[in-house]
Amino acid sequence: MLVFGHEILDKANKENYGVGAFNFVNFEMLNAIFTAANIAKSPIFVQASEGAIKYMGADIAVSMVQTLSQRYPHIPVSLHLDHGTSFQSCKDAIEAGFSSVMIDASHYDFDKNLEMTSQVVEMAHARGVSVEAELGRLMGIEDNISVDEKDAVLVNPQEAKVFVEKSKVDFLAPAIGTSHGAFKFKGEPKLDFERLKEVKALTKIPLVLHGASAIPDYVRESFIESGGELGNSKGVPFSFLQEAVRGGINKVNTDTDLRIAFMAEVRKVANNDRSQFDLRKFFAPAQEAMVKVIVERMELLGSSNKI
Ligand code: PGH
Ligand code: CA
Ligand code: ZN
Repeated sequence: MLVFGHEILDKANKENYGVGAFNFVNFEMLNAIFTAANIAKSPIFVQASEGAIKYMGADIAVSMVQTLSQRYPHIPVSLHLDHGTSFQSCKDAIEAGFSSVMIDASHYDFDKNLEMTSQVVEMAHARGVSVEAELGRLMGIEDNISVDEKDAVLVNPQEAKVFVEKSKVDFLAPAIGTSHGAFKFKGEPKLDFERLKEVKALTKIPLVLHGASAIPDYVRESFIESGGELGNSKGVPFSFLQEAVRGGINKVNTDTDLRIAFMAEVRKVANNDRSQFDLRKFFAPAQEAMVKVIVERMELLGSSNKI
């Protein structure tokens, strides 16, 4: 059933587990996410970026989610705008049928971020829709980073408290050292869990981890075995994801893992059967690989068997 974002995350916050927020750009990815949620008996966020919406068409994205949520009425699902860049973008998504939106104004100064977020909150809450905002910058931190540099990049817990109180935002993404994509850490993986716990203690609302792909070894190996290249890619270790959930993370944004798992299978079929041009022969195993990754992630985050 399609529900507002807070209906999923308030429960996760109360019961201390994480819900995967999985990105999709087409029917196959979306179908794999629902299939996994059905197997794991887990609530889900399915999310589309502005680029993904442009690619699919907002109307198509919404209809696909509505149709799949009718097929699986027992699965609570929220359709979320990932990294909305403007008031208009959030409003368009809500009018198209999204039940949760992110306004990402974290690259502006605090006051401008607060102002933009507050405007979106007022508009969205009038329609029951939940809002996520971000504080700090998403980038990797290293062992030798100075305290000053860290403070310049990562979330400031006192600011987070004021931001949440004033904006009335529903969920907050605090920057604690993750980044998007397949190359998250130069050296050893490192996240600022102490800062995360401070933010949670001061705000108490559901928190969101962006850049949460783990790039499990078997996914990485499968991509490389297919002929893909991943350089010295590094994801967030499973143990870190669990510690993040213990520290108050309730929404875990995951895109890169799905793309890598999916495309490894597509390339394998392309390599192994060079005369193949039936799309289903590529996309069926690609979906299966995605389902495996997602079911495993739901178990790790604690959202399986929560419906
Ligand atoms: C993400 C996804 N989407 O908003 O934060 O991050 O690149 O780690 O999957 P990944
Ligand atoms: Ca941002
Ligand atoms: Zn993100």
